Formats: sequence, C-alpha cells, structure tokens
Amino acid sequence: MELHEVADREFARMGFTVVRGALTPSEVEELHGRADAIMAGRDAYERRHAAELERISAAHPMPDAPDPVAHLLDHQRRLPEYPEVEVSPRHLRRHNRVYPKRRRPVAPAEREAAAANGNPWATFTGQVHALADYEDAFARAAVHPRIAEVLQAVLAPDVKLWFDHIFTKGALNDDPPYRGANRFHQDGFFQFDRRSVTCWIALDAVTEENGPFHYIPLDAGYGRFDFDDLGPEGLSRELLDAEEIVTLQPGDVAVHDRWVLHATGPNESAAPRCGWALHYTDARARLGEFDRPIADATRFAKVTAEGYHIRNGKLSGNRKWPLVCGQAVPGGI
Ligand SMILES: O=C(O)CCC(=O)C(=O)O
Repeated sequence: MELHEVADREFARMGFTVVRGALTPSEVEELHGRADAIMAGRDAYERRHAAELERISAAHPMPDAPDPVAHLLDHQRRLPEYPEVEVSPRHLRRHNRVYPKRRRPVAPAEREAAAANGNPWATFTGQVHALADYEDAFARAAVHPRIAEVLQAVLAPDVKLWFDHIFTKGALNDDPPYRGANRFHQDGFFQFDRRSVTCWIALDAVTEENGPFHYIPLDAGYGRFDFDDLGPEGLSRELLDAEEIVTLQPGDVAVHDRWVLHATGPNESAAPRCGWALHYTDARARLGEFDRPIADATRFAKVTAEGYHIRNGKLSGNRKWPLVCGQAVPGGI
C-alpha cells in the first residue's frame, strides 16, 4: 500500500499517528520487568547478540559487497569539529544535523545525584538490540493483535517485523554530539522496495521534559534525505516551526512512516525514559538496495535456508522476521 492509498487520511497526510493505550498496564509491566533484567546484565546481553551477528554473517560472506553506511559513520565521527549554530529558538544545527535544544544546562551535581541510586537505566543513553529475538514477552508483544490491526490499517495487509530495539535516555542526559537529543532523521529503510513503518511503544511516560518526539508532518513539504544528512543548510525555519511535539503514556504507541522527519528531545528530568521501537515492512517487499535505481538491486541480498536475511554480507535486522498479520508472500522477505 502506498501512503496515498491509506484510508486513514490523517496518517496519509501527516505520516504519523499515536495509538493510545495499545498495550495494557500489565503488558507494559511485564515488558519493563524483562527489560530491567536485561539492563542489569546489558554487557553480557549485547556480547551474546554481537556474537550471533558475527556467527551468522561469517557463514554467509559476500566479498564484493559495499558498505552503504560507511559515509554516515564517517560524518558522525567528524561532527564534533563543527560548531553548534542556533537555527530557531528551539533547535540547533551541527554541520548537516539538526536537533532539539535543551531548555536548561545540566548541573553536574544534579546528574551525579540522579545516577547515584544504582539504577542502570539512569546512566545509559543508547540502544538495546533485538529483544524479540531473545525474549518471549517481547516476541509476543511484537505481534500483538492491536499492533497488527494498526499495521494493517497504515502499512499493508501482510506485514513482517524485521528489527526491534529499545531506545533509552539516561537521567539528565547531556551526551555529545547532540546534548542528549536525537537529531532529525528519516528512518528511510531503503533496503526495502516497499514502505516500512515504525511503532515506538512507550515503556515509561514520555513527557515534554524527558525526550518527547518532535515530528515534522509530511504535508509540511519536504523530500527524502540520506537518513540524518539534511544538507549544509539543515532544515528551514518554516519546517522547524511546523513540528509537533508528541508525549506518551506507558503503553501508547507512536507510529510513523519511514519518510517522516522526526527527532527526540534530551531528557531534562531526573528519571530515565525508555521506549521500544519496532520496525515493520510489507511482507511483499524485496530486500536489497533501493535508494537509487541500480541495475541489480538484490545482488547483495538473500534469505538463507535458516530464514536469516543477509544484506551486504551481514545479518540484516533481527534473526527472526515473524509474520505479524496476513500471510507470507512468495518472493517477498
Ligand atoms: O527514542 C528515541 O530517542 C528515538 C527514536 C527514533 O528515532 C525512532 O524510533 O525512529
């Protein structure tokens, strides 16, 4: 389904929506409990995940495959060389990245106090990967009937999950290069030739203070970017003024299309904030390289006999890509 074919006209126009109370308090509590347990041993969890990626990727080498994200990582490394420029009263730009601005500076003593209670979430800003691959509660929630219903309405009749991860912001996070914010980007996901939608499930309340979503509706009028490279001028003041701030209660889901520009603010509160992002695509999609017309877009992509999705010689997304609704489609992912 193309965006203009989505019956929910608001979603088609804006490219995002919020589903309130999609998960019940007890479902959220179960997920948070499992996430707490993982967080308590995060190093071991991520080591096991990295070893799995390595093992599966090594078994399916693609010697001539390009690395399509090398240039983005290189940009990221060089960012601190560029000064911060105020581009609106609420936004800063560093080179070609634009991000929400803190409302107040962080006092180091306040941050230390917030970290002192031994809660591992309080001091970690980053991601925990592929929970649906390793944890039953997350695997069940990833194909939750309420989520399936939303995806059938805004994405496609046949949908698969291909990747999930937790995003968390530590208390009073102020990390470079965006001072605790996440910069504006489009999820893009041009490894698919069909649309992809992200469902971000709040496991903690998301408030104006602790890192809300900043969405720029599609009908504000913009094209496609290379993920977070917004060009040397960044975003216009007009586009930034069109942003909508979205806050969430635990169990609410922010749902967005892959071409919606979005960012999140810094966490200016003394408590951590955590959400779980799930990425879905049309089961009819092919896996490959679809950011520009190239002759053989699927040359460096394959699905193995075990059902792993390999792209450019690496495991792409999760190990398992479960069907969420509808049916698997021959020739699709
Ligand atoms: O949680 C965040 O800070 C960012 C989430 C995000 O950008 C996404 O899920 O696409």
